[in-house]
Amino acid sequence: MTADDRTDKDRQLDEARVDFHGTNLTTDQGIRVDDTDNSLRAGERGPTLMEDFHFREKITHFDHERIPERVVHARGAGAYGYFEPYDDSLAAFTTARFLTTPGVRTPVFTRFSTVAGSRGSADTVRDVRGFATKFYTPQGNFDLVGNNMPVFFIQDGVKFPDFVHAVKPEPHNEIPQASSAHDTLWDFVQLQPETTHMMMWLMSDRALPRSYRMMQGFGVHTFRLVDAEGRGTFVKFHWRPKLGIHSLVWDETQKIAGKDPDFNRRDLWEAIESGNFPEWELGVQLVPEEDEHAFDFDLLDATKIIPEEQVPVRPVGRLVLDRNPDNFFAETEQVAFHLGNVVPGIDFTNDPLLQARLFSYLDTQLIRLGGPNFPQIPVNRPVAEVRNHHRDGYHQMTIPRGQASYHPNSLGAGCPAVDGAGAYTHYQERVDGDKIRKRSASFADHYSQATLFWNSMAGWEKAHIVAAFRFELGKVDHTHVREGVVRNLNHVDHDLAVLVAEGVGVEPPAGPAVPNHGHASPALSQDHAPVESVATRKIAILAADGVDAAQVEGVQAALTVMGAICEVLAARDGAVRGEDGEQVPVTRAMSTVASVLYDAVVVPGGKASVQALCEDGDAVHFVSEAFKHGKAVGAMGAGVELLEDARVGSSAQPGVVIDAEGNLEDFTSAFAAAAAAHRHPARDTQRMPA
Ligand code: HDD
Repeated sequence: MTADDRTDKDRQLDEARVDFHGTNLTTDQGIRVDDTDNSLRAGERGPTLMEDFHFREKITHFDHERIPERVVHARGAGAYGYFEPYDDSLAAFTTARFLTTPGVRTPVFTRFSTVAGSRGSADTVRDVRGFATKFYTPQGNFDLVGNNMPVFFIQDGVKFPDFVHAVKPEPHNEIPQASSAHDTLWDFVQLQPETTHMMMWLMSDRALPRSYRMMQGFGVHTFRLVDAEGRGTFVKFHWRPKLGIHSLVWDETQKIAGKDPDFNRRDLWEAIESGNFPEWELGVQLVPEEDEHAFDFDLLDATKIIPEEQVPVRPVGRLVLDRNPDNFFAETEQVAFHLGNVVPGIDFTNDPLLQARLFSYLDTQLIRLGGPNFPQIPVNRPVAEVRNHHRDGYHQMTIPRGQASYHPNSLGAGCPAVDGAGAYTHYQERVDGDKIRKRSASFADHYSQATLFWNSMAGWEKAHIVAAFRFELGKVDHTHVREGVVRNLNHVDHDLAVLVAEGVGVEPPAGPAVPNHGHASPALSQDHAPVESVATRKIAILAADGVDAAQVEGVQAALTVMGAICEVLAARDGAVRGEDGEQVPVTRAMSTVASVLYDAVVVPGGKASVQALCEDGDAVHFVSEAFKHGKAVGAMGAGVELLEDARVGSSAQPGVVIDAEGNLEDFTSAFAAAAAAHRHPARDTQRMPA
C-alpha cells in the first residue's frame, strides 16, 4: 500500500498503533523494568515479595486477558479495505453518499466467520459463513452484517436462542464441536419446517467454501433505501466474489480441519499479504414499495429469496480487502458489528428477524466488550465526528470538556446542537394493528423455495446434498428425528426424501406429500457461476531426485504468469537434483502438507524422480486423493506412471491432463484450463480409496 492509498480510517488507527522496535520494557505506568525473568524474593530460594509491582501487574494483566467469545460467529478472520461505487445510479434511490459518489473510496473492515464453533474450532466445518462489513463513511458507520447464504433458519428472532442452543454442542457433554450433525439440531429442524429452505443451503456445498474470497455474501433481509424526498425502495444486498463461487468437497473439509484448522483464515491472510487483494461486487435487487405484495412470498420473510430471474441483481460497486490487521485481538476480536448501524438513506423493514437483531447486537457487545464505551475502541470508531451527551462508563477514552452534558442546555451554547439537515431521519411508515403474537399467513409456505433450490441444482450438487443429509442424519441417534426430517423433505421433493431415507435406514415415504412445482432458478447453482481463472490457485508439483528440471521450471513459470501459486513438494525440504544434476529448489517437504491444501497437482517427468515418487506412499496418496476430490491432475512424460500407481490411470478422465511427449506449452494451457475449472465432479472416483 502506498502512502496515497491510506484511508482516513487507516490514518485514524495510527493514533492507537504502538511499535516496540528499539524500545525498553516498562510497566503499564511507564517505569523501566530491570528483570522480567526473576520475581523479587527474600533470598535466592525464598518466597516472592508482594512489593514486586512488576510481577503483580504482569500476572494480573495476564489473568484478565480473555473476554467472552461471541455467542455465535466466535471464530473469524478480518481485514481492512475499501468500497467504491461504480457510478451514481443509486442516487435516485438513496441519500447514502458512500453508495452514490463514484471515485470515493470508503474505508471498510470485513470479518468472515463460522457460526457454531467456538473461537478455536476449525475453519472448514459444515456451517454458514458470516460476512460482516463495517463501512466507515463520513455520514457515520454503516454495518452490513450478512451471511454467505441468502436465507435464514427462522422467521422470527424470538426463536434465535432456541435455534442456537440446538445447533451448538449439546449442553450435557459439550459434544460435538462446530458441527450440525447431532440430535438437538435435527430435532429442532424436524419440528420447525421453516428451517427447511436454509437446511437445503446448509447441506449444499455453499456450507464448505474453498475460500472466503470465493463465496457470495447476502444482507439476507429486505432493507429499505430512502431518497431525498423520503421515498422508500425495498432492497436486498448481494456480494459476488470476483474469483467465482467455489467450494471444497466434504471429505476434503474434514481432513483439512485436522491438517490446517486455519485453512480459510490463512488463505485470506496470505492472499492479502501477497498482494492478491480479494474483491467482491456489491449488487442490489430493488423492489418499488408499490410491489410489496407482488410476490408469492413475503418480502419480510427472511427464509425467502427474491429469485434473480424475477428481480435482477444490479451491480453498484466493489469491495476490495487490501490490508491485514496488525493485531488479531485489538481489531478482529474487538470489532463490534450492529445491524442497527445505518446511515441516512438506508433503513429497516418490519422483518421480524431483522427487528430482533436490532436489539441483540448492541446488547451482546455490552457483555462482550465490557460496557457502553466499546464504540471508542479503535476498530469501531467512526471516521465521522462523535459529539453527544453520553458520559462515563467503564473505560471512557475521551475527555469531554465543559459543564453541560444534557440537552437542551444554554451553558454549552446548546451544543452539540440538534439540526435536522443531513441528520438521520427514520423512514415514515404508517403502521397500525392489534398487539398480537401471530405470524402472517404470508409466511406460511416453508417448502416452495426449498424445492426451487433443489430443482436448480446440477446433478453433482444434488448428489452432494443427499450425501450431506445422509451424513448428518446418520449421526443422529433418535430414529423419530430422522423420520421427521424425511417427512419434511418429502414436501420438498419426493426423490430427495427417498434417497435420504434409504441412506439413513428409515422407511421411505410412499409418495410425494405435494407435487414438485418444477420451477428452477439457474442463478442458484454453482455450476452457473463460472469464473475460470487459475489466479491465486495453489498448485503442487511433485518432485524427487532425477526430476526433469526444465519441466518443473516451465510449468512453474507458465502457471505463475497466470497468477497461480506453484509449490514444489518433495520428500525432504531444501532442493532435489534435476536429471542433469542441477538444483531444483523445494518449497516444502511433503510430510508438512497434504493434497487437501492444494487445488491441483502436477507430476513432471524424469524417470528416477517418478520411480522414487511411486515408491513413496505420501506421493501416491497425494495424487489419488487429489483425483478423488475432483482436482486437476497433470503428468508430463514419465509422470504418468505415478498416475497409474495412484489408480488415476492414463485414461481420459475429466480434469486429468497427460502429456506423454512432455510438450510444455500444450500441457500448461490444458492443465491451466483444468485447474481453473476448480473441480471435476463428473469423474468416476468410486474405486479410489483415498
Ligand atoms: Fe447474527 C453475530 C449474521 C441473525 C444475534 N450475526 C453475527 C455475525 C454475523 C451475523 C455475520 C458476526 C459478526 C462479526 O463478525 O462480529 N445473524 C446474521 C445474519 C442473520 C443473523 C445474516 C440473519 C439474517 N443474529 C441473528 C438473530 C440474532 C442474532 C436473529 C438474535 C436475535 N448475531 C447475533 C448476536 C451476535 C451475532 C448474538 C453474536 C456476536 C455479535 O452479535 O456481535 O448479537
